[in-house]
This record gives sequence, structure tokens and C-alpha cells, in this order.
Amino acid sequence: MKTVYSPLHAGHAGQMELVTSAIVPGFEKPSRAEFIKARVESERLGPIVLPLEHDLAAAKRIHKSDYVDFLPTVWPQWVEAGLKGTAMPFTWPTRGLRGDVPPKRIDALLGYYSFDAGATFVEGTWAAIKSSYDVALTAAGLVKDGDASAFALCRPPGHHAGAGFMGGYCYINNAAVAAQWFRDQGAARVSILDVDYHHGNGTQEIFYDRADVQVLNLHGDPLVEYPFFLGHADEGGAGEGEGFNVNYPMPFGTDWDAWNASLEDACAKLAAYAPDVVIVSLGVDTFEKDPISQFRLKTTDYPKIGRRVARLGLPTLFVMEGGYAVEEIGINAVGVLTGFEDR
Ligand code: Q9C
Ligand code: ZN
Repeated sequence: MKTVYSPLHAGHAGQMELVTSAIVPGFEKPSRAEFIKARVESERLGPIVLPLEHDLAAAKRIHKSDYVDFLPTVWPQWVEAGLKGTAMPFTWPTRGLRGDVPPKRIDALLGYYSFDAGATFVEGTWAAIKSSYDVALTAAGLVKDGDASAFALCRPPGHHAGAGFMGGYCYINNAAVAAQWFRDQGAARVSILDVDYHHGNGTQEIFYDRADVQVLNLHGDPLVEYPFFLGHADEGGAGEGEGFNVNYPMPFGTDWDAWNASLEDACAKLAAYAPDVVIVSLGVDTFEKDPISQFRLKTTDYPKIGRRVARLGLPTLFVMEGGYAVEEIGINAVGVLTGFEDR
């Protein structure tokens, strides 16, 4: 399969991250994408192609227009305000505060348009976000034009970004953009299978009341794991979307056998839905050695994921999400893809 990759991701670099008790260098760093690209090459997965440029219309089909327009202005506004370092929010309009009046300061606007401090900006961040979006749409185009599968090597990732907010290293929800794009190109139904360790709260929110995009999410139990405030088993969709959102929260320590039981159930529901195309939100932070996660999948498990998805027999777009064990991220992510190709 072809891989779509942009070197512009690399400008999103050197940012700081707020964790439970400290500020540390960001886990979501450029070497992630470079290790994956190197593995695509060494495994000879297929050609690596650059993305085509797209305007932001496809992003605005699922994100709020003012939110999308805000993203390219963040760093220029930050600099204009005389600020340096890493742009990050510090105040959020939670319950009891007003979330409908955007403030007039860039540091406060960052909070207005986010749910945590995990989507930070440096000078090259917008170009990276835009390139990641272009990567997803270009790879979607390959599948639409007849490729059985394609790999969107997106960085930054997307699945935590909601209709009007960023967070969790995510800005534009690349998988959700691609799903809506397939619908707009004539697909009747699209399934998103999110295998990232963290719940894809943004993807769930965007499609929660819709029957035309099925969202299946395998992840750490939000009672004890980020993003904490969405992803429970009783979230099944609303209105017309009732029954088309399925969550599989799992405990710390989940290994292949237990994780695979959820995957099998998800694949059965996916097959019954009979979509025209499958989008895999491909996070490999389920890995036993991931520095911020608590599942126990092994390197040998990742090809099994790809094989199972291939058995669905559907056009498939893989969209890169998380995975922070950078030495192994390429082996594990590309393992899913070579497994899909049964080699
Ligand atoms: N101590 C994705 O995998 N921080 N996002 C967790 C770490 C946020 C993960 C705290 C993790 C976001 C795309
Ligand atoms: Zn993740």
C-alpha cells in the first residue's frame, strides 16, 4: 500500500507538555513519524508519496468554522502578544463558566478552544497540522480512486479533537475529516475503528448523533485513564445515531487475549454495518512498553490486528494516531500494515 507523508510535520517540535506533576518535553515528537517512515521504507511497504494541498473546506464539514480559522492564527497572535516558548492554555470554560464568549487574549483563547493543555503550539505547528490534514485527505483520495488501502502517516494526530476544540496532541481530527469526505464523495456508510490506547473522544463527539458514520472505540477505561471525561460503555449514540457508537473501555494491564475479544466484537459489529469504507484510527500506544499507557500488547500482536481488519474485505484507510515508544513505533505501526497485506 502507499504511504502519504509530509516532512512539514517536523516543524511541530520542541514543545513542552504538562503532565501530572511536572512540565516535561512533549511525548508527541517528530522522531515518531520519522521512525515510522523509516520502517515503511525498510519493510518496503510501498511508495511514499507527498500530500496534495487541500483548502480547509473539508475540515469545516466536521469542525466549527471559527475553530478552524483560529488555528493558523495562534502562533502569530502569540508572538504579537510578546510571548515566547510553547503556547499552551491554562484556563478552561468548565461547568459554571461561560463557554460562549471568546476572550480577546491569545492565552485565554487557547483555553476557549481546548479541553486540556495537551495541544500546544510552536512556530511550525500550524504548518504541521495543515500537512497532517492534507496527508489524510490525500490518502483518502487514493482509496476512493481504487487502492485497496492506504496509510496516512499523520502527525500531529487527530482523534481527541472535537468539533470546536483541540487537546491530547490533536488539532484537526484527520480520521473524522476523511470519514466525512468519503460521505461527501458518495459513500453511504463509513466505519471508524479506533484502536489507539486512548478513547477517541473527538471522533465520538463529532458523529454521536449520526447513523451514517459508525464509531467503534477500543481504549483504556476513562474512569482511570485519559481523557477521563468520555468513553464509557454506556455511550451508544444519540437520536438517529443510537447504536452507532460503541465503546470498549478496558482495564490497565489488558493483554492481547482480552483486547482481541473487544476487537472481534467490534469487527462483528462493523461487518454487520456493511460500510463502504473502513478508517482505522491507528494508535500503537497499546504497546507494553509505551511510556504513557497501561496495556500490554506485544510487537507480535500488531500484525494480527492488520490481518483481522483485512478479513473484513473492505477498502481501508489507516490514519496514524498515537504511540510514544519511539524506538518500536515504526515496527508496531508498520506491523499492522504488513499484517493487513498478509506478509
Ligand atoms: N502522563 C494520543 O495518543 N497526556 N493522545 C496523558 C501523560 C495526554 C494522547 C498524560 C495523552 C494524549 C493521540
Ligand atoms: Zn493515544
